[in-house]
Amino acid sequence: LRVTTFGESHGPAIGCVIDGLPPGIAIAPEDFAHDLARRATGKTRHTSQRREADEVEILSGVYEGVSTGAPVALLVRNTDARSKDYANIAAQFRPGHADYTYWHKYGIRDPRGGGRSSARETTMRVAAGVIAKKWLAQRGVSVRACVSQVADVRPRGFDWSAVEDNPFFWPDAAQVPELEAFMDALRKSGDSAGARVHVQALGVPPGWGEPVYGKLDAEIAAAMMSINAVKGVEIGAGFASVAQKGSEHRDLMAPEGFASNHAGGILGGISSGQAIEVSVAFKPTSSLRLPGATLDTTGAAVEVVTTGRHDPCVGLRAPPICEAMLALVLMDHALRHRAQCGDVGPVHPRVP
Ligand code: EPS
Repeated sequence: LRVTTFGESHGPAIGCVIDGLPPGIAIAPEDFAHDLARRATGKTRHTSQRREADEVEILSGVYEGVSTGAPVALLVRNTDARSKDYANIAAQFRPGHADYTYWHKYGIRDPRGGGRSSARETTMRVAAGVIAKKWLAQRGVSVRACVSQVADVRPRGFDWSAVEDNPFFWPDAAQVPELEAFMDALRKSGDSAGARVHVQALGVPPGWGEPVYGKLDAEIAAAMMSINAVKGVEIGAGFASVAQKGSEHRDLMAPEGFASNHAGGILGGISSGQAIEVSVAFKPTSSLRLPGATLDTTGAAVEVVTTGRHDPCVGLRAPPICEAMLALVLMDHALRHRAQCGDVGPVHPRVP
């Protein structure tokens, strides 16, 4: 399975091409609406106020409602770009933003907006992930995510059933007013905040992944790190495992199952059959109303202020993106496992 995206935040459209999908998967334009709306801007006051239709057009690879095995190309037209917002920073770099490194790499500045480095690009990852989620669900595998930290605010309680009922994907309903107040104050201050997203896959059988090259955890980490604004990825206990003893970290086994899941569902690059647990760190957005020292494209020192429509905490929109990336990596590994071992079932045929 291979997914590539194209298009700029302020170009006419964004899109993706999904290569390697098996034939016969039912795919309809309306399949995408739910997850794209979960990710979209402009749904609450806590995100960018850009309002996009995010309607998916299927350009290829689907005939009479099912995938044909040919590349599936999906297109979403941009309907609410406002490039004049970028006029005053067209020749300036935002500290902490990719516009600086893009300039050094390509020497070309697209002054219309964030371009390829905008979170707009993640729309198409979510669209591609919808197909992977659907395919996985038919094999008993589900993927879900929540926001598990905003700045230094952590959930006091944890209930997956609360996550989809508030604008923060937050697992503690009682804490939502506190987060609302935090985000309102943050937005008014002109600053931004980071967030942690927890993403989990349930029902993955043991055996998906590869032992050395293409380890399942390595490919999940690469997929998450490829999302804009991601600065860290943990699998299972992650960096906390540094301070654990072996006797604490190991997940004891009994015929009824594992006693804990510090491994995050992956041992030696291969799924163990436990839930796959991934934690992803999103940096605070770099487009700030607060002035900051920077350079312009001639190298001169200037002060930058970014106005326009930006997310004060882009991580708040990231759970559907992380779900999509995890689903795509899992589907890819399921297909690779089937190619090598002939089965995507719960265990290898030779394991009793
Ligand atoms: C973004 C700035 C805003 C956001 C955008 C991410 O867009 P614009 O490029 O028009 O200024 O609305 O996110 C989306 C449009 C989206 O669909 O996610 C940024 O600075 O990264």
